[in-house]
Amino acid sequence: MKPTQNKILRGWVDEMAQLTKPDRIHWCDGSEEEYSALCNEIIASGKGFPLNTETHPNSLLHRSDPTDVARVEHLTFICTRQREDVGPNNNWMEPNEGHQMVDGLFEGSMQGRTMYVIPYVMGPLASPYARTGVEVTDSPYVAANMRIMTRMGSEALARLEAEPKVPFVKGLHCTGDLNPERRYILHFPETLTIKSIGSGYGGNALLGKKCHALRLASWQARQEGWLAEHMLIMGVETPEGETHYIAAAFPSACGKTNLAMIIPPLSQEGYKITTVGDDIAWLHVGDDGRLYAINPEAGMFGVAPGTSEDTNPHALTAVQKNSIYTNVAVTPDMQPWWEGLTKDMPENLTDWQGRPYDPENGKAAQANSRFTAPVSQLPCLSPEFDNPQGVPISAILFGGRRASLAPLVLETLDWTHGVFAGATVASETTAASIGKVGVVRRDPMAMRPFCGYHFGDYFAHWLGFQEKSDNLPKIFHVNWFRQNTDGDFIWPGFGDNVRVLRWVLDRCQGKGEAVRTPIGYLPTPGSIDIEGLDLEKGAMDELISFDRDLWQTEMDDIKMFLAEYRDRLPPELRAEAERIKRELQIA
Ligand code: OXD
Ligand code: MN
Repeated sequence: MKPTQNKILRGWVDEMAQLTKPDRIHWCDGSEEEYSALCNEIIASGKGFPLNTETHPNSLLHRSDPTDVARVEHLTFICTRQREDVGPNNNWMEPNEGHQMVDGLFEGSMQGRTMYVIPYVMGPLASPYARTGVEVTDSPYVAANMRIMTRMGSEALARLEAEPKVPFVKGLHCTGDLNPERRYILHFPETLTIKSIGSGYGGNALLGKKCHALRLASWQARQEGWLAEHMLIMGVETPEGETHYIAAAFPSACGKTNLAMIIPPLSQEGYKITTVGDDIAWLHVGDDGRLYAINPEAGMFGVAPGTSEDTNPHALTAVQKNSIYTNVAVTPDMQPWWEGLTKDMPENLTDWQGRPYDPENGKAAQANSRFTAPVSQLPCLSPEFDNPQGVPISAILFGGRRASLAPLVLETLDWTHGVFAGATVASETTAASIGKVGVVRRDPMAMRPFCGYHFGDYFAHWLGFQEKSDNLPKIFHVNWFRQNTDGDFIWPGFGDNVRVLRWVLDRCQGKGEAVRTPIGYLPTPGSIDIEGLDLEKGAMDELISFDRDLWQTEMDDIKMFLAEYRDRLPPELRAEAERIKRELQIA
């Protein structure tokens, strides 16, 4: 491919090449041939292995460095002129200092290697809401993943050339020596720049995903009056043939990919789920005042462990071909395997680090092992996936993993209470990020690792949508993870979650029975269809009730958490915590 007509792009790529000194520069065109060549490069590097061509055609296994298996929040920085702009929710670095520090590491870092130039579009190619970016990287694994995860190549370059004055996101990535001491993911929202070095793992290296579509996009969204969110987008088709769309935010590895593509059980005849997105949503207010969502991505980067025919058959179909598996185990005939895929573990597995499987070494597949697959391979892909205008959202769901406290579902009382419920989401941590698993942490709107600016300003931005429209979606809070005293999950989850979605949509249409409580509208007994479910006696009553003492304590904890945002915290949120506490005391 000839270098581009876009002078700004050409100048920037030249500059990056002068800094990193690659032996070759390859401009990605996104073709099949190029994808095969990239896969061959990965295999030649010794880190990639072709999978069984009969069971998993055109697919490969990639093993990342064992010290490089998850996002690294402590090494992720937002670099802005004013420190206060990033808030206590981000690590901060002064932009000049940031550039200087990493440029020292980038200096000559691509010597002997190829620099891949990856033009990409986040969002449907024809969408006014889509945004362009260019990632340069020395990693064929990153280039191959970006081809699955984004609209990448000639068509993206054509858009960059058609709008030469529109700013695009500039992402520089280099694998470096993978030494965690020299690993940094820096974001410069004021200049739409990303510099990432020292990690070849997904979220740290595929810069279109978390770095662009969430951290930088959230910054742009605030300036321009839209929202960039860590949300799935799903369609719920009713027996009457109508489709209603729901956007839902849950912290990483809490089942967004699974919920986005559930198959309703037989008892829920006539209901069907279609998937627009499983991780990120960009939301705009439409002319009719409704919120419209596009999925900026074109692929899934899903957590493999726990994915099975029972939990997510559609995802399994999608990953059967043209997919990349990262850090899973393999069978002797090179089929991918992970804990939860089958009931029995196959014999003679090779573990994620390439060793004969030995339980002494831990799990066969790494806890955060992933598959990368095109969404176009999903049997449940929404026909609206590529709609340039997006889909109208009827309901927003927030939730996390809470063993106790939060009921199965509640409807918030109004937009302010909804923003409060989102801002105070808490969840037990998972393996998607480095750190302790199972600790409860607050994760506002599931954006804690991804909001590129001060959470106080972010909450105010959310609250401000009330002024933009009186036709906004209703906001709900859900919790699929309530446990009984034996530690078992009370609610079956998965396909049966459609029962809860039905109640949610009923409420959006002014139907569905509910009772007003201090913490929101709770379903009345019988208003959620549990026909055919094998629930323990009293389980449903427990799921739709709440403990006043626990909620009092929760409000005290929330007040302390909100205080971290000091004078940038919108007073409405503190007032909401006080309202709930007051009502809990009276009732
Ligand atoms: C992801 C994450 O990879 O949230 O989607 O960690
Ligand atoms: Mn995610």
